Amino acid sequence: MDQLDDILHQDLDPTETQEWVESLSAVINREGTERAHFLLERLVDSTRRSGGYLPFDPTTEYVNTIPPHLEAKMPGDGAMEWRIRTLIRWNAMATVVRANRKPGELGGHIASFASSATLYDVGFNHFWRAPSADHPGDLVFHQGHSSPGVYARSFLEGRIGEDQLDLFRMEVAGHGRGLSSYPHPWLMPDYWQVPTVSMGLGPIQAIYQAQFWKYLEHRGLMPKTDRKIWCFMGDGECDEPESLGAISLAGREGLDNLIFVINCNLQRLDGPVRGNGKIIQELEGVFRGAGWNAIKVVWGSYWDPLLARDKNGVLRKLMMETIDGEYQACKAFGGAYTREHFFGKYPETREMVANLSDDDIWRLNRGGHDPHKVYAAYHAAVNTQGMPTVILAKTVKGYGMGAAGESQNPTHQQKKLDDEAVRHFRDRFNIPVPDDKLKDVPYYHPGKDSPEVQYMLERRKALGGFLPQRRRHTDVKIKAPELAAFEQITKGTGDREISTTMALVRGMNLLLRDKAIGPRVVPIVADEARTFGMEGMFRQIGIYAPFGQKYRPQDADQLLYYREDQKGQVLQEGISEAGGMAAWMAAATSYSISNQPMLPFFIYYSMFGFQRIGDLAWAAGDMRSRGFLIGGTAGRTTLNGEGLQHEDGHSHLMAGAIPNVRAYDPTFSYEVAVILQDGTRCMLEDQEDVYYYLTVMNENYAHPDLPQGVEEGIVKGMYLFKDAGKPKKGEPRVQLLGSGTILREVIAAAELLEKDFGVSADIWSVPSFIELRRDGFDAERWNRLHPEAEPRVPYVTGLLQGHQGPAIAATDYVREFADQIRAFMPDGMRYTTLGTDGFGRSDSREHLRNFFEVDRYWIAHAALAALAKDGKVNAKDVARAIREYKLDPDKPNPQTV
Ligand SMILES: Cc1ncc(C[n+]2csc(CCOP(=O)(O)OP(=O)(O)O)c2C)c(N)n1
Ligand SMILES: [Mg+2]
Repeated sequence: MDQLDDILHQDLDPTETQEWVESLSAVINREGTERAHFLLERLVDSTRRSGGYLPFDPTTEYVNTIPPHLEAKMPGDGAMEWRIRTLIRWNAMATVVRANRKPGELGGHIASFASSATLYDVGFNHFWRAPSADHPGDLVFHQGHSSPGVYARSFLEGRIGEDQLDLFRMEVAGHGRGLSSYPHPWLMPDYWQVPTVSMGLGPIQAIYQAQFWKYLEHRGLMPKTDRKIWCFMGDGECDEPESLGAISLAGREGLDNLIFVINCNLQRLDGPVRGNGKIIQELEGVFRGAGWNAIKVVWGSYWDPLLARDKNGVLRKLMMETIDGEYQACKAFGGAYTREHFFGKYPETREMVANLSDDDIWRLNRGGHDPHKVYAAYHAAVNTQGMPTVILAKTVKGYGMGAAGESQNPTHQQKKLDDEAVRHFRDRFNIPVPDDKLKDVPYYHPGKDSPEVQYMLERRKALGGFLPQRRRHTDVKIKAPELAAFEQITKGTGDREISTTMALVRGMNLLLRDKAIGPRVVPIVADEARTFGMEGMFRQIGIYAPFGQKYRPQDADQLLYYREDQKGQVLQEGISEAGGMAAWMAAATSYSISNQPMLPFFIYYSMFGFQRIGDLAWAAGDMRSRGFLIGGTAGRTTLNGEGLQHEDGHSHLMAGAIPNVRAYDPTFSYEVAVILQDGTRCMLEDQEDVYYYLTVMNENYAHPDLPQGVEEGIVKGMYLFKDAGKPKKGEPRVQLLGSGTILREVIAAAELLEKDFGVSADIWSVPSFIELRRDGFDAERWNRLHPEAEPRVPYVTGLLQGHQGPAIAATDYVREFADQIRAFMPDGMRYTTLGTDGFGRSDSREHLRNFFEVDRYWIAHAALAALAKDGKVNAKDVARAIREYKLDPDKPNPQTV
């Protein structure tokens, strides 16, 4: 290998090299660079065929990808745009500094936007179209901690008042007028479209949004347009697996509606991103390798004359050799330092800048701060066909902050500029704020009739309107089917045994048959369609494949073959739950982003949902997603053979933590039907900003008919499944509660209690402990605040009131799940919960349910123990249950083993 390195990097025969280079130069001069490229490819090809090991080098030299003579020229008034940008910079800085001079430690960031102001400005002034009658609009993912710069622009445009800037990060005191710390559609529903600040979530969402837009077009739900998704992100953010983890999908599917802009300011929070290397080169290689068009915007126009004089390539060599830690130091220490430590390295480069003053050297700008270079890159990006584009823009973190932070390691957290730093900022950007006002760091608005504001408004008018802006409701009206349409699954199965997973898939199929809703159903799988019995959909509605199916599938002669189709409806995202979730979020927000309501179902192994991709699930709530998440093969003991990493006993607790998620753990197929119908109505017809989480199981059993009048109870979370009637005199009575497959153990326990101990039981099905808890807390809170009014009775309390005996709940989830309603038990009703605390493991359902103490015997025993405490049976009865049901009293607590 060392020897190979020598051969590749050491010039063993400079004269011969020179001859080759001269021949190539002649070709370039005569026939152009394309011809030269062709010849080089042929030479490489023939060397490889002779057995030479030629490693792939996906990077180019450390200069701009677009040479000056090929740059598209920026239209508009450059000087005017500079002035506007300085005002935006000032107001963004003032927003954060003023917030941090108030008591309360509100936080905020100056340095990130300072480095990316030009990148945003060029987009706002020249590229990003708002939705209008003529265009569906572009979508911009703003880097989260650059939000002050976006607010500052809206302030100049007159969309946000000065009072609101003063409510930055004060959303409580602001009573709806406060400005979110970061992009939060939940808190600013007319403004922000996508939450981004949890790093990595923006990039992965952007990729799947772009895929989904193509899907809408291919399926004929939207006309083909040139709309684009622009995703801004930090260079440090690229460390997140979500940031780069899905880029190959964008390359593979040729998502030319997608543009990443990576602000390479060489720093992250603590220090340099790649002090010992070069982040731009690293990213260029990674993206190009994944099939992206990579455009580097490294140097600003002031470098052009120097690069033009660099005939022997020494400056380029120096640029390539210098590492990011050194580049950072140059911007931190100034012109003299740069002359000495950068240009001074070689006589040729030292000589090149001999006539420049230190200030001139300092002004040699980076590409991301030069609107002309940025414009040229954006222009190339929007005109790229057949592949996504990444723009790697080199900038300075804290640009303009001077000694208070420019290019300095701690700058990310600098939010309290002192008076001197504010003065420096004012002078650097020539802001017309007088000295005596500086100490207040006042906002500056040049007036709505000023040329600057008029220019901005004219630009936005030409581009269709203001951005960001968010649509709250779709114009497309959709009627949800009545419950009768789900008859196939509200009817009992007789003796036939099916799982709730099968019921759910049947329900989806019924929705697919609905004329209005059918085309809007988006089944999404992460390579698990067969696990959930959905392979029938492959043939029936096809798997989305942007380029169709170019091969004959292995199972072509089967009825249910693997059919890929450009118009396919199933999104098969491969083994990527994060990808499936991001695709689901794109479909679930399509009503807002594309004015196209969709009904996505992402069905996955329940353990790999909220636990694995919980942060996306949280963002989905923030962004007001509407759709169904289906945790398949759920339950700690129901998914019996798969073991510790697969068996989910807690996803409901995580789902319940997201305020706008409605989560259900149904037992019977009619419960699935009622929830599907209700969800479709709430989300599609009533346009509520909620999403649904359903756990479905793979245990087969017979399902009864939909009982009369239980629909409302299912939706609210609980109904009486079996009424034992008025207790006979002296007959002990218990209330048994359960959900999911464990409700069936509860039903069996009731039989045991009756038969073996003469205890009768009312049986309650509880599809949603979470809905019960929310309702209970709400009533409790209201009662506390309205001490003199007639108290509200929580729904669960009302149901159980008047029923006798202790209550016992058992589920396939941790005990805390059923415990959520403890506070709402009617006075005097003892409450015992059983659950599956501890690590899952492989075994039969029977063994697992015994191990976790949630089977019929443990439930019956818990009921007797509670009755004994209430003095309704004797301790002897409890002991008999332990004996007869073979319960091991010395078995360790499953939580601990
Ligand atoms: C998932 C996640 N982890 C950590 C953070 C905290 N954080 C906010 S900004 C930041 C540094 C960002 O650096 P970079 O991406 O380079 O952006 P820059 O500010 O330099 O433009 C960090 C670590 C976060 N927001 N999200
Ligand atoms: Mg950075």
